[in-house]
Amino acid sequence: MSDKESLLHSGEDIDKLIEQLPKALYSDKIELCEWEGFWCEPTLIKAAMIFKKTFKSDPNDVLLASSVKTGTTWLKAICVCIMQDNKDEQDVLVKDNPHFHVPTIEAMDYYIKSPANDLYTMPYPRLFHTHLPYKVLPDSIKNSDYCKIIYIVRNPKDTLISMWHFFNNHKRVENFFPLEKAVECFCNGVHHYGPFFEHVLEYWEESKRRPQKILFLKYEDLKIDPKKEVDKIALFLGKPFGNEEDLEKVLWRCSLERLKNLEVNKSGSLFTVVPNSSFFRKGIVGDWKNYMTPEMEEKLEKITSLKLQGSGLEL
Ligand code: PAP
Repeated sequence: MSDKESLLHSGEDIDKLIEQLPKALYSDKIELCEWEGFWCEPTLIKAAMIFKKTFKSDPNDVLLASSVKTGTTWLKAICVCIMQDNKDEQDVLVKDNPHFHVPTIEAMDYYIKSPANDLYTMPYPRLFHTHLPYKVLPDSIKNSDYCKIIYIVRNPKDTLISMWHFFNNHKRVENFFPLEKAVECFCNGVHHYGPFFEHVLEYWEESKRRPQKILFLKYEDLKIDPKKEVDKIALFLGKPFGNEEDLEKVLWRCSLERLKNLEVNKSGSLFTVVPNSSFFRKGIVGDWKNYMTPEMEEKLEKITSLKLQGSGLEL
């Protein structure tokens, strides 16, 4: 019996283990539990446990990684276009939301599907994504000199505001929750895949140690100089652009305005509770200024400088 099969058979044991983990509510609404120092919903933790224990990487795998609301959808769209060999082919983003093309591993029912019906059946080279912290990635990914990782981060204040809007849009969250609650949860680290700063720093440190393996990107850099950053991504993936036109095409195909207005993103939802449209909002730098009080700003500034002190990373 394979590792995965035996884990599937011992699903009840995993459930028992998860029951015993520390619990907390995100903004008094969504139950999270803490495993290996980070917070997440129990079903996602279960999938993460199985992924960590059973996943076998392939040298050509490409893993996108991010904390939530830091530019994942944009990065997924860009990488889908870059990996598409014939740039003149029909744009697959018209057919499906970027999250469909690049599944987030722990959110794809990893624990209930049969072993034959999961990542192992994806076409190679596989392009997938995770919100999981670096430390819980499967060893076969971490120990490989290949299997490239692209991480995207965003300034914490815009990340928090984006997260607050997103979860208030969730069909599971019935009553709007106040920003004060979201700030408190963010600063305590009790939010999906939190704490944010530890998540970022793990990937940051690893990217400094192994720049050939991990490309570390900032959402703000992509906004300021998209050509430079997208060119960097293509080079890192070993798919450099043959000409400027191809690069421009990718930028246009992945622009927020275009994706937001595609029929496929205006309707439908992922996992029934997340409307496709909720992944596309304003996409600007500094939106936090429209919502945060000076006290909230100060609180966020303080925690950011404390956590990033000495890391060489500025957000
Ligand atoms: P996820 O973690 O749930 O996958 P993610 O895509 O990381 O979400 O973050 C969503 C943010 O990216 C939204 O930011 P906002 O709330 O501040 O507006 C969304 O608008 C923005 N976004 C999505 N697609 C794009 C894009 N193509 N270009 C720029 N920003 C984008």
